Amino acid sequence: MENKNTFYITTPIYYPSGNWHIGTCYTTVVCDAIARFYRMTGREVFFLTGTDEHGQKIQAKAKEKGVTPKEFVDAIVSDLKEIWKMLDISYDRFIRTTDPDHIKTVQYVFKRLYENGDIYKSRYEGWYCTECESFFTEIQLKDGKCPDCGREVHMEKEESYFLRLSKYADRILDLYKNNPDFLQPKSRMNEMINNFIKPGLQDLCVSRTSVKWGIPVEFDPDHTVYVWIDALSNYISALGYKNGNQELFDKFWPCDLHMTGKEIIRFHAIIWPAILMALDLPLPKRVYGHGWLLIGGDKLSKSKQDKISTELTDPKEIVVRYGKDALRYFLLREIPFGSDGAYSNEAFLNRINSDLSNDLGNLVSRTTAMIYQNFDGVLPAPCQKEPVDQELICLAEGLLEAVTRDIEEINVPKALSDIFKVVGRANKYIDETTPWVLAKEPDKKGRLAAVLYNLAETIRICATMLLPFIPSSAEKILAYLGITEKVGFDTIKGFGGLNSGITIEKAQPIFPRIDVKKEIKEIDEMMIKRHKEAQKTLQSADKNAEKSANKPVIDHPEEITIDDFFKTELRVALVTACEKVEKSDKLLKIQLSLGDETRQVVSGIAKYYSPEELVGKKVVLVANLKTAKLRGVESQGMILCGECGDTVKLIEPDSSLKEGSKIR
Ligand code: ME8
Repeated sequence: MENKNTFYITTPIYYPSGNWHIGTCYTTVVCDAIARFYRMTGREVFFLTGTDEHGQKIQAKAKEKGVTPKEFVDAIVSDLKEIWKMLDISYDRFIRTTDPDHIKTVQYVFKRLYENGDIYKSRYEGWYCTECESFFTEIQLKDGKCPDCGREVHMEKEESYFLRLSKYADRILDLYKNNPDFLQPKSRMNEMINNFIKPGLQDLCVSRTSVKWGIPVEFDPDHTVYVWIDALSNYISALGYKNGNQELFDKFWPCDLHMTGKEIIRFHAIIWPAILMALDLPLPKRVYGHGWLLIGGDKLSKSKQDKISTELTDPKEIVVRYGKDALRYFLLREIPFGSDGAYSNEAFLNRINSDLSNDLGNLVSRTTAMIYQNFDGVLPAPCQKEPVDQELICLAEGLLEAVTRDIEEINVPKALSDIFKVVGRANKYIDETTPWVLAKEPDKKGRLAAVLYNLAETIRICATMLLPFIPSSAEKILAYLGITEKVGFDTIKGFGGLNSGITIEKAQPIFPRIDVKKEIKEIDEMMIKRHKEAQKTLQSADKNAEKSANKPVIDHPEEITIDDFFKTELRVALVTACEKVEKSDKLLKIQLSLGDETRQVVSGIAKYYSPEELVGKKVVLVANLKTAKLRGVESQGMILCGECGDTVKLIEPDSSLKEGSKIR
């Protein structure tokens, strides 16, 4: 099965949340660099990415917007594809779980597992996290909340099909034992063993009857295939497995590298191997769980986007302001591989300035300018060698081997740091050889020629090595050296490949230097202005909502007595159901339980909480407020929130307080 001439690499398929930020670009940019790298080694590469489009959340969001789920996701998916285009992502296929060939594979997989007894029908009762679309057992919960995202969970019961995961626990442990490289970084393997396998693998719910937006189970169409069998199968459906033409599958499977974020490693390192074992298919060679890009300490999960921050997080905006390779370079270089890394405007701008503008940009402009001035733009032959040349030549000659090792270890930042070591050495070589001094002495022309040749050849090797990482800038650099055709790593297998006598063009600044202080000030002002405008729009909408409820808008509360305060009846209430108020962006219709009584409240918090997030939460209710109508919907009270910068947060009572408890 092992075939050294091919390389199959995948990203996870993205939920079409629509909130695309630089964190979501991370996995794909890393995979793109690795895919490009292996293509340049001469291997035939298949690089897969795509979108994970089914499930309850999409169904609910589409309903809110009054469109079909497919219409809803189409727009978001085309936006994601545009981002990938702007970032030069060279995928070979963009799979959508709504693609007919994918659907065919998933139906086959489900049926085959059912027929083999790996899937059985039963009833499910479990804690469900709407955000993660996952069920959990009591012991898996963390402080009563979702162990993956920390949100509230609620009890759900329904007839479901189950995957017999428990049956595969020993084989998965053997897989880890016999293939220590299967799951990386190594720490993730211990996490899987200690947190999931040792406590006992639970069978997994793999169908739903309550969610219609999904792939129907062929032999029981009341059920739809529930997210993970659908999503994970994309890795084989994209290659044509059991859906028509299996040529790609035969060529590329098993996968060389599944790259995923650390939060979904469990699905790739336990559930996916179990499904493949059940299908009797070879297992992927490697699964890598990378860390997160943190912005202000956050993963930038979808619901936290409205937090006040002046950091730029929109990939399109960053690409337009600073160029695609600036963002690619930052993502690839700054985040220690396997760990979390932080984004800030300052870290980003400093990194671009120091590495790309100063080190690389200066090396290219100084070298090409000196060839232009001293040799009329014609690359001279390296006639007079000196010992000082050797260190640079050795480093440049060893670069391909060093970077190949780094990429094989999936250490992308190290690969870039190795390339920039040579760039740095070349800049030092300029200081050591002082070509501007040599240029003033006619008898040193031969030595000057050698220095400039060595520099140009080093630049060629570095730029070739940079092609997978910052393709468009590396191509520009090579073009200054007269190289315009597509090149592979075979062109840099020794020092001296650049032909003397060729015309060298004087380079324009590839990464103009940024005045970081001035730039940060400008971004801060721009972002604050944006937040203020957004706030204004919100406030005027809230005021309108309040007016329509005939409530006076109180700007400056007057003093009240304790008796006045006790006129307010505050009680603990449990959110049992919630939905958006039709035709309103701000209002949520919330059903509350007070133990022996229920209430319906309309609240203007739709911008801060999704309906799914609220279900299961305990809140504080002003229980004796006069009934009002907001957008024609009756509201029997008000729930209390606290202001938090630009956003609001619910006041959540201690979980031991029972529904209906009085607050005083
Ligand atoms: O999990 N930093 O999709 P997804 C780094 N559909 N990576 C980040 C990130 C951040 N701040 N935010 C998101 C899913 N990602 C499933 C996958 S695969 C069979 C199904 C990464 O859209 C995240 O870690 O939530 C993951 O690798 C990818 O974006 C897609 O996440």
